[in-house]
Amino acid sequence: MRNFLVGGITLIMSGLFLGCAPKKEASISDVASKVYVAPGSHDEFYVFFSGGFGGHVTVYGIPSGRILKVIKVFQQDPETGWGYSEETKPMLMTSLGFIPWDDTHHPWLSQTNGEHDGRWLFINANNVPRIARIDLRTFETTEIIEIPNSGGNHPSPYGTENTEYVVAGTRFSVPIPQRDVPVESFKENFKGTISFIKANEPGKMDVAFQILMPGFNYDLARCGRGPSHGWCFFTSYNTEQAHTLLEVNASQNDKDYIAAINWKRAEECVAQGKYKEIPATYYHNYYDEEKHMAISEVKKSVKMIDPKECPGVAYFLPTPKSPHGVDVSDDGEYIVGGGKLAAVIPIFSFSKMLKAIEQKAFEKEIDGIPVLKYDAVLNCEVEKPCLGPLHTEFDGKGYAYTSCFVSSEIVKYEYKTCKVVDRAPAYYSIGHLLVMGGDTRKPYGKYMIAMNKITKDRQLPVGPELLQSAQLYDISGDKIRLLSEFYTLGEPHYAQGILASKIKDNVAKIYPLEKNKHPFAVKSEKEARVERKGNVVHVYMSAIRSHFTPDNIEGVRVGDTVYFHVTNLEQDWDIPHGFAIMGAENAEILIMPGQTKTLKWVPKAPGVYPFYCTDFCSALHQEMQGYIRVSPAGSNVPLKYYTGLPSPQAQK
Ligand code: RUQ
Ligand code: CUA
Repeated sequence: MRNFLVGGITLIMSGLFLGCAPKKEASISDVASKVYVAPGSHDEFYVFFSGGFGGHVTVYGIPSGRILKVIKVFQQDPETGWGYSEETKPMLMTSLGFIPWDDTHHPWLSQTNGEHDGRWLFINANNVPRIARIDLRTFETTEIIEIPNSGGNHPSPYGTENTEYVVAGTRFSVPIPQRDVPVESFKENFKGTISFIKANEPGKMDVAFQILMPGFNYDLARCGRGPSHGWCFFTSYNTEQAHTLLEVNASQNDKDYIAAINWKRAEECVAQGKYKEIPATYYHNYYDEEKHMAISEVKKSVKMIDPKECPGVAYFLPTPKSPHGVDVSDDGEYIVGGGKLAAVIPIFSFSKMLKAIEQKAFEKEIDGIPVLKYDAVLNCEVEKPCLGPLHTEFDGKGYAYTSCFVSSEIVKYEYKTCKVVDRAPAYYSIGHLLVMGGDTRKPYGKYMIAMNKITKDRQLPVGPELLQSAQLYDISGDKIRLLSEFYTLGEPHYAQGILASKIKDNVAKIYPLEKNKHPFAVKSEKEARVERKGNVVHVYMSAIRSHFTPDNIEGVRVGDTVYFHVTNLEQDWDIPHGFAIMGAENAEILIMPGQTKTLKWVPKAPGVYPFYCTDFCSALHQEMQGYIRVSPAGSNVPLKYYTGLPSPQAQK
């Protein structure tokens, strides 16, 4: 049967190729030219993919699909020393201790007036709830805030249209405050929270307030824009409040809810004192770019709003069935729910919602939150769209595109009328999709990317685990057209694309050496030195093409802890130096021009240990090396260091 089928297909294909070979070839080169970016020329878009369980963000150029950078976020990275160097360890501190791994899901680009402003990228950590800020001048993580009273920070960071806030929510409800209770007491003791985190000032992220929610699972979020600015929307599932075998027990209700949160109202309640300041321990970590050093601060309380005491802060929109994504149209008027078990895609109208609130068209109330009548808020339903609708984005021309996991496709429809106009396959089991700028007031359109969970048979096999794929589509015409496919690192739940022109001229090329305020920096080779303080040895080291100063060190003993503080004295773009030493237990460090980084090293046995530069920095890179002599504990070999001839002052 199989052979027969394959044979049949081959026949048809060869017929096609024989019959219309020239036409086919023309269309392939036409497609290929759309993704061809000549060597040396730049892509039109940056696209930031989440790294999922890898904890990172990957940057690609589109349309070529060329990888540009892996940004380290919730992880330790032996390549650069992120999370290993003394300067970056505080970035990964939390109330649960040093947490060097997490699961990133949703990148979100900062906005001004609902459009990308190219300043920052935010990304959530799902496991130990956190949100990170990445500075798009350096493409480095510069700030991480932990979210207290939370579990599974999935509906996050999805900010507001002037980046006033980024949001967080509990995919997993938990006892609030955390305490030791039986899991069976879920319905009484477990609660959800929705958090608004101040995001507009770098270095100053803070949980502005939290809203206490019923113990459901809050899954995804989008904030309004234009007319709906001031509101954010969160899907929920498991409104059954099951705590075991959710695949059955959380699929009972025909409708769950989208929570509509009026954050301007929440601000009023905070101003009027309608909240409780409750104890909560959480970390705020930020990287001081001049000190080249991360700083942690511990926060001790949070403002909690109970909707019962702040009427009007939250409403529920009944949504079929176990919804996943919620997305707001570019004009800010329509709210699309992706009911993954639903037969339709419901599209709600924001203005109808306001009217329904005014007319109190409520079905019931849950924990002080009115449930609006479905018919009163519905714009229309997309009928028989596909199987397993998840996520939706917009092209700025009145069309929405929804990804459908089960039927592996994307469906395109008019969101005002719910009329389906096109569909395209995705190989296979698509999760998120993105349209360039598709969550802003002014989508760029042009390209769409599908992020597919399963890629069996699409590429050369490489063992049981296959990378997930991204598929690039042209959406500039009436018909969706598949252009190319490339592979991604980790699990790219979601990605966001921005016009390169909004970022590229502002990107930093070096860190100015004169601004370096690292306490262990050296500004010239003359300042390089080694200092002993009891059992601690500080090496103030410089690196410049192609030597370290000092490059010979003696007088270190077993029992010492050595800190190599390496300053890269270069002030030229793309000239990092690396530093690696034999016996280092975790990482090397890569030091950018003008930067200082510190690697801790604890020698265990007497001997002479080489160190070297790991980054091919010049024709004499292989010569960029040195030695450190380690003597037995208690030895009296004097401290001595030099580069070139041992200097007399170093001898003393
Ligand atoms: S998820 S495939 Cu955003 Cu983590 Cu929807
Ligand atoms: Cu410095 Cu190689």
